[in-house]
Amino acid sequence: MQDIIKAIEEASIKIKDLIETGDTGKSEQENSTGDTQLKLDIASDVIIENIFKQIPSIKAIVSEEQEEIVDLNEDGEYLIAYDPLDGSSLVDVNLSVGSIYGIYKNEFNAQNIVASIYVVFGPRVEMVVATDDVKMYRLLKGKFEFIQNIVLNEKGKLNAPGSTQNCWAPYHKQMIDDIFQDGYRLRYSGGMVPDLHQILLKGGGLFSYPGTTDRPKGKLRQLFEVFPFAYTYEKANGGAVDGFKRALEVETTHIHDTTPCFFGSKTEINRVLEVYKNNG
Ligand code: P6P
Repeated sequence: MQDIIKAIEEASIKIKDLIETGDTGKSEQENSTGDTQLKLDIASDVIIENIFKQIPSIKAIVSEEQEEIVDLNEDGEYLIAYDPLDGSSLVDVNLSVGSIYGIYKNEFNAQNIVASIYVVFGPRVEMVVATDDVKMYRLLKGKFEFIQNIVLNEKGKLNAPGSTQNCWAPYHKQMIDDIFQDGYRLRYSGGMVPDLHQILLKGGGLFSYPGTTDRPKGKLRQLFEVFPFAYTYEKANGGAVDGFKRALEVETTHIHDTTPCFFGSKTEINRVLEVYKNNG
């Protein structure tokens, strides 16, 4: 695993430079989920894939920016699904973005995730590694230095209510309104990585991206967005659900599948489960 962490550190330093200097224009392509690919998306993906190709322990990779699985080493131990630059369109307005990595064994599915890593590119570059616990590192003078462990409080203060207005569940909006009535503060940038990083570092709360009327299975991708953060939140003493069950019990049928998702402290996650169960 250390070889993978080092590879992600090397890729992140290159991606940081790319963000600062790269062309944020649109490419001529769309990815598998129909998102228009920015040149930054493709360039970040190339950086990561070229570095992963040098790591013998990686058997295969799945990228948000590529349709198919890429086989690397037949005898490799790990499978990695990644989003090379999530929220890349936010670079144009100088908001934080991030890379997300789900590390699996045997199969690309929730039951086989063994670690997750994400990197936030903001005023500072920070990497969060979830294995048995959750550790945060910061890029300082060209090296990633350990900063702290991350543990969520039982109950938080922040609320990041993605796609609430378009949710298919009529009771969802009232649930979110009630949470705000309880004094939670709105924190939503439209970037999954910084939004979830903030909740982790500020003691907890709730991030929602439910199913919508046009996308009842949600927008966020299982293998390289939802499952890695679900793993991170559970290891940080929080939780992650699809509204009715643990996100890490969601079945994957295609490598680009999406799922509704909620991440947060235990109190907020239990509230989501209760509201969806009583009304669903
Ligand atoms: P919306 C970015 O495009 C992204 O995939 C996630 O980073 C973010 O949480 C979500 O979409 C934002 O979606 O519908 O609020 O713009």
